[in-house]
Amino acid sequence: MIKKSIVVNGVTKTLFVDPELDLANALRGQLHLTGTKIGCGKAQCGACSVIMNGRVIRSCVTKMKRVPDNAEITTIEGVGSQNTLHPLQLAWMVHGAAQCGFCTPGFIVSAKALLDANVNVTREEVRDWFQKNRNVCRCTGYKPLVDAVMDAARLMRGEITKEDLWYKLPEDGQVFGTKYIRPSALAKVTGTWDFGADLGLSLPAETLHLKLVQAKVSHANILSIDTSEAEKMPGVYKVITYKDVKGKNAITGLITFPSNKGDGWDRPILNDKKVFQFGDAIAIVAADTPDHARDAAEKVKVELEVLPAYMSVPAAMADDAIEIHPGTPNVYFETKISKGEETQPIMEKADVVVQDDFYVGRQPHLPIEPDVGFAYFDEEGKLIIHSKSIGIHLHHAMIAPGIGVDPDQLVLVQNPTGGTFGYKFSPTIEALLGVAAVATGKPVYLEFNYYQQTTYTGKRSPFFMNVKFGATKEGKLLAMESDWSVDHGPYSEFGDLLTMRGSQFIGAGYYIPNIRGNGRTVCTNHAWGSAFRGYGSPQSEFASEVLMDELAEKLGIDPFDLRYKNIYRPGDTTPTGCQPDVYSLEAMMDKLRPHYLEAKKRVKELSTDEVKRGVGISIGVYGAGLDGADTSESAAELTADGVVTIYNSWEDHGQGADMGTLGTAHEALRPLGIKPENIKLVMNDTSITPNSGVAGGSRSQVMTGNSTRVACQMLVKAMEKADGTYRTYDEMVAEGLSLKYLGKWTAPASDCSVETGQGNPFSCYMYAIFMPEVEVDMKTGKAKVVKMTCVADPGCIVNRLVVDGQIYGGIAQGIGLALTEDFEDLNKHIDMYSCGIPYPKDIPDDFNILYVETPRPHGPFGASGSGELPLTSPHASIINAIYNACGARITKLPALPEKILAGLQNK
Ligand code: MCN
Ligand code: FES
Ligand code: FES
Repeated sequence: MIKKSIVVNGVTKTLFVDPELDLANALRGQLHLTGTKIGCGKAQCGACSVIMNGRVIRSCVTKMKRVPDNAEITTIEGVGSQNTLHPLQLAWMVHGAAQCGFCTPGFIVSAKALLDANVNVTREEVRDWFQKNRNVCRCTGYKPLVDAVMDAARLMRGEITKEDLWYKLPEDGQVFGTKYIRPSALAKVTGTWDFGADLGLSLPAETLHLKLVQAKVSHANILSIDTSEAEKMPGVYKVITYKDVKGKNAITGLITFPSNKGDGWDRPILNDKKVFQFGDAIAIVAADTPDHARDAAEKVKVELEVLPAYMSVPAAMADDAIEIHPGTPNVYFETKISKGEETQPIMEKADVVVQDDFYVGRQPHLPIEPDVGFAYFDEEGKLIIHSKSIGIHLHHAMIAPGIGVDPDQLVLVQNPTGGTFGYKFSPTIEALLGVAAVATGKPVYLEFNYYQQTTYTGKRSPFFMNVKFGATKEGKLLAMESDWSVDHGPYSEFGDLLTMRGSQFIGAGYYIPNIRGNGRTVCTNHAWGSAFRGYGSPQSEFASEVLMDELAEKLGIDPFDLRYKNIYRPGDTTPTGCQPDVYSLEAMMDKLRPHYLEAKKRVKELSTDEVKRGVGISIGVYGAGLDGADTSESAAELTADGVVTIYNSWEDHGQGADMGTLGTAHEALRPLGIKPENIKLVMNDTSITPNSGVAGGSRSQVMTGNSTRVACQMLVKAMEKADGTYRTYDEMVAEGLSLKYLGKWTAPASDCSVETGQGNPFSCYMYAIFMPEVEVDMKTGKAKVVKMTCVADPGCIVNRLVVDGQIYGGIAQGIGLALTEDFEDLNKHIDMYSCGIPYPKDIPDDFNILYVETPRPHGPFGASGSGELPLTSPHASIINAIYNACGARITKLPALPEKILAGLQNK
């Protein structure tokens, strides 16, 4: 223990600390300055940035023994608070620069040190600064952050006033379609938006800290688990194994299709008989401190019989592969697509045929906030679980039987969440928390470190694909054949649904009259497949969008013109044989054409022998909704005169569920003349908010937007008097009229057939065209995206800041998917950096987003979705641009420099 005096935000504080403790944990745990966040914990992300004696440091790796006595430290709390916002905080709000907000304090603190030293910065200097200080954001694509710093600097130089900068409601008071600032922005920029680990510090002293005993091999039989030594370790309250689980000890994957050969109960909460993947949880140690729990976890002895590990589709499908789940074949679900006529005779007669193999791999989600949650029993004896769940009602159904609690006695609450990008479509630690709370009867807290986040949470499921196009010599597509195998890891949850995406999105965007194809879901021992933004479309569309370029080359047609010939036009049908919601691709391509022609000229001019430039194109299409008759519920209540409270379970990853709800509700309530500040939001707690379904499949703006609209319109109708004016709260009460209305909306859509892939699965689609300009260093093979133009049609835009932010951030993830991101090698891909997360200078500052807002017949006030649109196919456009630059054709991602060099050699 050492005594250390430091001056934090101008106040002298004396701490008595372990010299090995890091400053981040000292600030958070001992001084309750929770605005400083811990993400990677190893100097890779900058979430923990503070200013110490004038320099930005990463406090997660700064030991207290190295902090100088009387060091002057500035944390986000010292930058500015609610009533004294720093220009950076103001500008961050105005630019929508805090999406999930987890990186926000670190970035603002870092930017403050920059502007304190030089208020006349250039954009490139800001980018260099963030790069140098390793500030990473997974949500925003960095551009809005640089915009915010530039405006803050302008404000600090006196060139603009706060009033100039601040958002103003238009005169008609309309919020819908504007850049209204999201309700959570103020808390996010001041570091007062409490994430799970911050809330964890408010739990009572009796709370038990949990650590997991995890498998270090990928496939094994468990012979015995010996907890006796661990139980004797200091501070240990209980070591929990499968024997302590009251329920079925499994998470149900809720099989979607009856032809699935599994039963959906393949994922244990605590593994009993077998290890199915690296990181599987075999026991939980509950102790008085995290350190005690960690030390004891190391003493649990697990005897294993190691089995051959099947780490990819070909390995798991080999003739001699044993069944990973005994009794269920490794290929446990198969589906077909059959549209129009048999394709083989058409291919034989087609003027041109192209065919290729494609692979999109196990992209890691890499949110900056690692997984975290806690559980306790409330005064009525109900089990309450708080986590990053983006599907609180779905997860409730998936985990209640496994834990062994009556569904009525279980409540799920979503904590403010630092990004998920889909990994939280699957329950992760919820059931572990539930089991531990039941086994101990105490409040319990579990947080992952970044190693666990990387190695144990689900990943994008790799697709192995072969696709063939047959076309006329004029470039009209006649037929497509497709074959795809989905590596879903060992757990089946939603694997069948994902496999259907191959039928729905290989070839999407183009009218292809005749299609035949086969897809299958394969159980392997690599990371389990969880949803990842785009969910099957980035895999499917990678194949068809790169093959379109191969076809263009064979035909000698420009890739733009080939696409223009084949996009959906009125009357055309999608691969699933239905008409899409709107036909906007032609207008979008018309909008892009002049930019494309300029880009073609520019890349030619700027290309040198050393660094070649190229331009690429891809079309991105995705459905906004879950397949078929997807449903959502929301409620609206008049809670005081002039105040309406909205209740829904629109979980927030960081995308802006608060803003979506407010923007939609305000539009529906406008007849009342209500101000946006008089709409209160109550969200994401199964005990008080209706079942709005998951915040996945970019469904929420359409589904929960519609149910919110319906609830609000019911309330408005009830308040309306015969003369067209509206009743006050008191008048409603006096007349005995109901104050609260439950709105429900079901999508007019139908499931696709497993046998033919035909159906009308989505009521709304979203469309994009991506056009990057890429440079390739011919010596190193390194590719870099230097400019990105995107035409997007998300329907009528509810909030422009939010949708811009979705597009920047999603494209940044597409750049990562194309060039650097992977989770394959369990020894190598263990943190953000090694998994290839893009840093600020990996993402271009030159972004041009062009909108075509085609009103959607079924969208609330014409809106479709936006969340996954920017990650449908940007990576395909980058790969096409690399080919255009240098002639290296990459078909298996990521396009690492060595692959591009090999591609150049093979030319
Ligand atoms: N929106 C809008 N106007 C439209 C369409 C959408 O203003 N015409 C807004 C919505 O109000 C919402 C956002 O755009 O705030 C996304 O809406 P939607 O497409 O309906 O998607 P969801 O709200 O269901 O969000 C989920 C989606 C998915 S599936 C993933 S994965 C994802 C994503 O959004 N993960 C994200 N965006 C993310 N953004 C951040 N910052 N972090 C994540 O983890
Ligand atoms: Fe400290 Fe990532 S750099 S938490
Ligand atoms: Fe930067 Fe979410 S806003 S990580």
